[in-house]
Amino acid sequence: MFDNLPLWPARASTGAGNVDALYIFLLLLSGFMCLAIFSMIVVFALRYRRQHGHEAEQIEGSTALEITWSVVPLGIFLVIFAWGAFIFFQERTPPRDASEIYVVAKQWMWKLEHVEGQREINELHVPVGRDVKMIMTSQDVIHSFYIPAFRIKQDVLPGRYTTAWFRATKPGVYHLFCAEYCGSQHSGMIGQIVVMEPAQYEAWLSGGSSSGSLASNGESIFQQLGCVTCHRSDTQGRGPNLAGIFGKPVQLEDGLTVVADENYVRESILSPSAKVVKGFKPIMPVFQGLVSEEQLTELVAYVKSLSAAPTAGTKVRESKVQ
Ligand code: HEC
Ligand SMILES: [Cu+2]
Repeated sequence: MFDNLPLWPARASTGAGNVDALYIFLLLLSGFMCLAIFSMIVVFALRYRRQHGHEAEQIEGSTALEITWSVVPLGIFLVIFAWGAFIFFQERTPPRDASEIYVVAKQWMWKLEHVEGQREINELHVPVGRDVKMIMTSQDVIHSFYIPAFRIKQDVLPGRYTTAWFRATKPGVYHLFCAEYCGSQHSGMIGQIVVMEPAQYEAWLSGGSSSGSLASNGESIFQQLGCVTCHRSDTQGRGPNLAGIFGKPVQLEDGLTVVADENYVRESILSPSAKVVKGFKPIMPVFQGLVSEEQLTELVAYVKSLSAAPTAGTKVRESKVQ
């Protein structure tokens, strides 16, 4: 419905139709109420206008009427609420096996990195029909990742990761905008999403210059920065063995338990003493200011890869590309 109406941007993701349906419902409902109220004003004004020999008669109280005009709108609002919540949770919950793209925003560009190692600026290539999850952070101020054709918009914040996901349904080129005013050249912070057929995408992925997968780059940083001296692949290191920790609950020294997600790994690297793993001393050096956002991304991808497959790093590619 309304596919060719120029009022709507292209609809090119699985979630777009749901958002539009709710939007159109709200529009029709508001239109209907507006019409009903205005026509009633006109009808009543004519019908009950002052006429000779007629006196207005006041009606006091009608329980049935009051219940009706309370319960009917409540019902309608609850429908809108439930419908909206359903779409919200769907948009907020990336499918587990989605392929991942790391996004670093800065004034005024988007830097996008595929797990396989391809880097792009202000341009993202994705295949049609595959769930894609973006793990995003900002190097400076708040930005917002907005793809109108997919009906997704997510703020991108400095100091932590936020996520968004989509599954593209139509090959084509779509707009990417920054939707949070972020400085004098905010309006120039635009890009494009190139949705390709899977075979075409594989060709694109294998062409171009890849500087090694994210995880394998992460592994070399892990060695360069000396992480490996404490985090060994056995239990003899001064720090915990990182194999298999990602996505699992971690027991902390203060008795709490947290799930080791991207934000946890990030924080563990930047300010290790914020959450100390049970059974260990807070001896890990602070890496805040010593690693760039890109390096952090690669370290996170490396730690993740240690949980994805028994042989670190090497399996990442096969497990992501079907
Ligand atoms: C001096 C030894 C040492 C070095 C060097 C070190 N760490 Fe640690 N790391 C630790 C210790 C000890 C812990 C556990 C205590 C804590 O949470 O602070 C830890 C915890 C962690 C955790 C949380 C682990 C878990 O099981 O939840 C991660 C992730 C981590 N380090 C990553 C790194 C990375 C990446 C580097 C290199 C940039 C690094 N570490 C360098 C000692 C070290
Ligand atoms: Cu911006």
